[in-house]
Amino acid sequence: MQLISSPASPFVRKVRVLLHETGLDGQVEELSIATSPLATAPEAIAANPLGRIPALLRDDGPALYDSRVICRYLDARAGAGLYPEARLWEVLTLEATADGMMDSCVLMIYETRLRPEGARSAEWVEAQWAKVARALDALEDRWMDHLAGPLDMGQIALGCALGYLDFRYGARGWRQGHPALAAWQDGFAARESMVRTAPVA
Ligand SMILES: N[C@@H](CCC(=O)N[C@@H](CS)C(=O)NCC(=O)O)C(=O)O
Repeated sequence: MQLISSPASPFVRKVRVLLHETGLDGQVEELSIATSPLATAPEAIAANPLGRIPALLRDDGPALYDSRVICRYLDARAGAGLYPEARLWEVLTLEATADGMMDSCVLMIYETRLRPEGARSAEWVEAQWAKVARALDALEDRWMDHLAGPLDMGQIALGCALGYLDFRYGARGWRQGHPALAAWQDGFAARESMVRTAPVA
C-alpha cells in the first residue's frame, strides 16, 4: 500500500500514528508530495477527486480517503480495536472534534499563506480560532474521563490535533485554561508513535 502524504499534515499524522501503534508500518510506503488548494498535486487528484491528502493506494481496490476512512480501514485490517464497539459513538465524536480543530487550523494557514495580502480576513481567521477554542473548552470540561481510558482512534486524532496547535500556533497558548487537557497531551505526546511522527516544517 502507498500513503500519499506530506511531512506536516496533521491528517496524515493520524494515519502514521495508527500504523506505528498497530505494527502495520512495514506494509505502507509513503509517497510525499506538496499540495495546496491553489496548486493541487496531480498525485492527490488521481487518488482523490477532492485533491486532499492523505489518500491510501491499495493493490486490491480503489484508493481510500479521507483520514477517517483510512484509519478505520487500517484498524479493521490490523484487528487493532481502535474503534471499540462499546464506545464507538464517543470515539467517532472525539475523532470528529479533533479533525474539526485541524480543519480550522489548516484553513487559518491557507488564509494567511495563500491569499494575497489585501484579500486576507483577520476576522475570518479569528472565527476559525474561536471554533478551536470552544473545542478545547469542551474537551477540558467533558472528555477527560474518556481520555483517561484505553487507547482509541479518538485519542490518536486528538493527540495529532493538539500537536498541530503546538507546531503552528504555540504562541496562542492553548494550554492556558486547559490544565487537564495539557497534562494529558504531555503524556500522550511522549508515546513512541507520537515522537516518531512529529511534524516537519
Ligand atoms: N477531511 C480530510 C481533510 C484533509 C486535508 O484537509 N488535508 C490537507 C492537508 S493537511 C489538504 O490536502 N489540503 C489541500 C487541499 O485542501 O486542496 C481528512 O481527514 O483527510
